[in-house]
Amino acid sequence: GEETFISGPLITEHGIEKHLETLRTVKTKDTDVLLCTSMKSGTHWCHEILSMLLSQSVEYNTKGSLHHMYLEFVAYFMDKLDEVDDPRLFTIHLPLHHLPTHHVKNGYKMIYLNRNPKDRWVSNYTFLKGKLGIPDWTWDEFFDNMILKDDLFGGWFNYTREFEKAAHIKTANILPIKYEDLKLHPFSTIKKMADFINVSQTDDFIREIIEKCSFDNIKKHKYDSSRIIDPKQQSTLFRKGVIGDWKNWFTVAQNEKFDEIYKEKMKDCDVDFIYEQ
Ligand code: PPS
Repeated sequence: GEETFISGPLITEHGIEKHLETLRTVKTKDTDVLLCTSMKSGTHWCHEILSMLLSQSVEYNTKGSLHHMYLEFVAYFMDKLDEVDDPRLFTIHLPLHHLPTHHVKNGYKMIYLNRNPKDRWVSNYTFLKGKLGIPDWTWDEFFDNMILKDDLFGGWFNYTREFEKAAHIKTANILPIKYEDLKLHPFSTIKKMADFINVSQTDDFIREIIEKCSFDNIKKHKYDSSRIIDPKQQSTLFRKGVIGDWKNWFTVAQNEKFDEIYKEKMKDCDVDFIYEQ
């Protein structure tokens, strides 16, 4: 069917639609790792962990563009791709069907990160509020205009259904990771990622990564690129970092409404999320 990215200037300003063709033709390598994330699922956190694993050091990643390479903007750095050292790590928020064909067809590595949709919508609200052409909505207005419409980047439900289905195919080279697992079981989750991308690791190395990438440390040490968009803005990339903040935002009625939609949209999708800590 017809695909609208968002009912607003978010995409037109950044011109992602113009880049989709370029994106599809990117020739990735079999050593490349694609971090595929639904927005606000812990992208920056997971990216930092993966950078440390890949570089085999617990230094914060300072290379790359402003923060890291978002493949949706590949048209801007296409000519620089060859200069990036292997193994390369890219991030992308777009749905699976927009990913580089070469990467997907060849079964190159993808780490797919998602988060319970209630917390990620709250995180999205606090992040987008008044930015990127999104109106300065109240939570209730955001709920009606964004959550119920669910058309940001093609929608969370579509995004999740498509990735979950693909990840469950035995031959797919997709490792699904949940924000909540990273939060509640960091050791085993990071170990799983390390094994998936074939990097050597010791228990101490993983423990050091957990410490360096704790919410407090990351908030203190990482540059918050969301301030580029609005310098007056509080840090919204590293905001609260908890499971269950949605309870402070969703009214009982909104929660019931959301659960009802979720049940309908996800009836054929085999995935569970954790909603409280
Ligand atoms: S973006 O803009 O889509 O790339 O944002 P993204 O990085 O995916 O998600 C931001 C949310 O991740 C939280 N975060 C963390 N949680 C726990 N531990 C650590 N170390 C961590 N780092 C980032 C961040 O606070 C945002 O969630 P909320 O709920 O808004 O706090």
